[in-house]
Amino acid sequence: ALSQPKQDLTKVCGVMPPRTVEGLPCRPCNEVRVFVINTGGTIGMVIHDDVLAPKANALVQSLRKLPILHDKLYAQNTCLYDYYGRNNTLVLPLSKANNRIVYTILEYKPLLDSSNMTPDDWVRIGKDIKDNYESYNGFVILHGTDTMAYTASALSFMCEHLGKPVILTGSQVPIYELRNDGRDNLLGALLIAGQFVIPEVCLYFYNKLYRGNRVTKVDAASFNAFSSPNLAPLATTELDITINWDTVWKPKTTARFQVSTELNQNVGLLRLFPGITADTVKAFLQPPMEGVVLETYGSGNAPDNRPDLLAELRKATDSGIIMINCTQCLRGTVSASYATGKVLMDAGLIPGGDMTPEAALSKLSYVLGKKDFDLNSKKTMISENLRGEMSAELDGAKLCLSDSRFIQAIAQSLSISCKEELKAICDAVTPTLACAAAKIGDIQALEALNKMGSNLWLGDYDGSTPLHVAASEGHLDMVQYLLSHGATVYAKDRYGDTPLSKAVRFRHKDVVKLLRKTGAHFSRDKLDGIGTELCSLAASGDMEGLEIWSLAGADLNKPGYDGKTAIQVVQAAGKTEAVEFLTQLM
Ligand code: ASN
Repeated sequence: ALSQPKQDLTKVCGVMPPRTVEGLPCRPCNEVRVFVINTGGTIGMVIHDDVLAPKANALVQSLRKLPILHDKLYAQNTCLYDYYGRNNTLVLPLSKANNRIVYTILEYKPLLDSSNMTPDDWVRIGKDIKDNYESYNGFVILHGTDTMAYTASALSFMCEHLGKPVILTGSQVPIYELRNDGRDNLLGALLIAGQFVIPEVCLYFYNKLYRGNRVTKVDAASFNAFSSPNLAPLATTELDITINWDTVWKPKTTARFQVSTELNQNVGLLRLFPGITADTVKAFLQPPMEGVVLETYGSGNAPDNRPDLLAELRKATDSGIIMINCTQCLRGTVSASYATGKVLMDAGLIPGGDMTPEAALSKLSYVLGKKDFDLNSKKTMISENLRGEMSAELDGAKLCLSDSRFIQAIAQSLSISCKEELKAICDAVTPTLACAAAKIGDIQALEALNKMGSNLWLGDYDGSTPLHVAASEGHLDMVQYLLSHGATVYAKDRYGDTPLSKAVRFRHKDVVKLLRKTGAHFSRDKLDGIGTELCSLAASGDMEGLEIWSLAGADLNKPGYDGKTAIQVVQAAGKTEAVEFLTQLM
């Protein structure tokens, strides 16, 4: 007879007991998890002595009372928990896509008005994202709006090889007020963080998702407080949530996620103004200054009739201070089209393209924090586009997939002429073509599709991406190619399978290793409940299966339903070689 399970499985897996609606069984829903860090800001502030200030615990308490942000009934019927036993776990009502977004809130002590925040707070947020990275699908950072653009920019650089969404949001009016923007902002951020693999640090405000290092606060009084002047939003939430996948930044890496917490604080912003004295500039550039963003006029211009000023700048760059030239204009880029711009290049400043001053400042802080890099490597890094913070210069017009003869021929035979229909055909056909190329390991075909501007990370009608297919087939080169061209290891197909689960199912060890190196992982629920599957592999002597699971991150010591581990199963069967093999794996 089977012995009693050691744990209450509903608790371990977050499984909801079957419920019915008007006698019909519910469609199974998919629980996704979002980690929310509440740093403070107006969203959770209350009025005290006639001024707004943060108040501990107030936000969670009021969220629990808001039906659009917490489904009490679902919470009662299930055992909401988080992996560390924190009880600040809430759940949204079912989303349109049939997902349950379960979110756990970590509240900082003290909560801060964002005007009080410093780079130490960015480091703290970065570390908390890192510590919780594998347990959640996405992250939402509640933050005051005043310095949100700085924090978003800094986190975008600190988060290296990010594969999951990190979304900053907040509000202009506290969430308890009758009319407020906090509810919509939080709801939108949670829905996106839980349901879309947008591997970027983003900022969500007033129905728009922006790249975090492209935004600036432009309005102190409007709900529409932020602008991303040089890059269109990554997503809009209107009737539908529409993701602009062409704009989303792809990590293009096989490296694992990490957070760089070494920030150099000897950096500053200096804004030119007519009549600025050389002494002011000189004073600003004194040690310990190591990096400066010079905010210049128009397309990156400064007076070319001020040798005293230019000499101070030259002296500074000669002494090893890295200076970036950014425009004071809200929109547009720095270029060397004027004599007044060229003088700054001659003085050793690095053109900052269309970077915002917030992004340029935090990029300096991040790059100058890299202790192992020499000055030249740091300067090269500053001029490179690291996280989509500046627009790449166009290297000739890209061939567009809808120009391809193949797509044209399909369009003609279907008598299609309008642009929208042509785009719809491209969107429908290209993921399937890319999956077909991935199946036969044809990298050249994928390269051709990529050059034509098609997205190699999009899924077909079943949500299966070329990476799922290549992982199923065990095409290691193809997996490598796809990962270095923007494919994400976190993509899920219609059945919830990731490329890693495919590689495990079809037992491709090298692919499993590469995907794990890139940061792929099974959910905690899956790994916590893996013991019984491991024991059944052990019982049938399937050492290869156990090895694959061990490579995929499973703990071979996890007990099965009866409390026995895989190794105890093979020991009991007297299989000495198998015992030795498993011992080596552990
Ligand atoms: N002063 C507030 C802050 O930045 C402003 C806000 O959140 N709307 O914390």
